[in-house]
Amino acid sequence: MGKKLTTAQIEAFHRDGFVSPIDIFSEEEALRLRTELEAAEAKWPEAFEGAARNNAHLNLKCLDEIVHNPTLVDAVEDLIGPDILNYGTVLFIKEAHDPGFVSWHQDARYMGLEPHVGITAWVALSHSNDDSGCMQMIPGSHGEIKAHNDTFGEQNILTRGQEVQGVDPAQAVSLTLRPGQMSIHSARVIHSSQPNCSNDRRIGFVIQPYMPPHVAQTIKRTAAQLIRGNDPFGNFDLVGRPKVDMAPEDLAIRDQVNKTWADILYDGAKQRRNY
Ligand SMILES: O=C(O)CCC(=O)C(=O)O
Repeated sequence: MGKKLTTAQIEAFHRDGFVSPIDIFSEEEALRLRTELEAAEAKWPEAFEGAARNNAHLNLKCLDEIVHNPTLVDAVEDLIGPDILNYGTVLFIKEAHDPGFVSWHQDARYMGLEPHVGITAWVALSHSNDDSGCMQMIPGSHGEIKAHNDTFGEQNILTRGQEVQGVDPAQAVSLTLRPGQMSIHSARVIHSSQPNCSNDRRIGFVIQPYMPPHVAQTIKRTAAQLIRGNDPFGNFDLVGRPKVDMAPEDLAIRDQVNKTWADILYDGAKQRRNY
């Protein structure tokens, strides 16, 4: 038994490359967080779209609260140990009847982080299921990194539209989450998601990755947050937490981090786009 995860959940993560569902917030708490996020989207249109979907936790207290939630971090500690950094976050929002999809991929392919021991927490702020385009995982696929084909597909919401060929969708498992639950997946597991066919937005707040401090960025130095424990390695520039929403000095930090992320994610790519 870990601090949050059961022995069976920890074993499932190591066997399958993911574990789900994990209860973090009540539905009422998740609705409060969603309401605060949507108020920010209404107040600052365009501040969280395109490339600005990245690292909004550096500017919004409701998202910062999720990243540092003690119950969530306990689950992370059960999988990667007591010294924990967070590299960043992505708002994966699919609007109602949004054709956007995510092709089969492994997160570690283009992140530049070595070794691949980071884990992603995918927190649902709305219902995430087959109808709304939940994540699908290929159990046990968290081995070697496969070749990815960069499609830059128009409806593909990954940076490069990168895709692993030859995945058998019949092997896939859907991760159904209610608002306030999360899944955790390995940086190496092959996963995807389909378009949102439902009448509601599908809101995934993705903390990616939590990692132990010996992980290094091999493409370009950038920032991370110390979440728990110590960082004896100094592989990242440690950044603080927002005290108020959208403070100009915090916006400048996020802007710089997002520019560096684009350099990393598009390193060696034939083209760039606005993610
Ligand atoms: O939210 C999605 O549909 C995909 C997210 C994803 O690929 C990830 O969290 O690594």
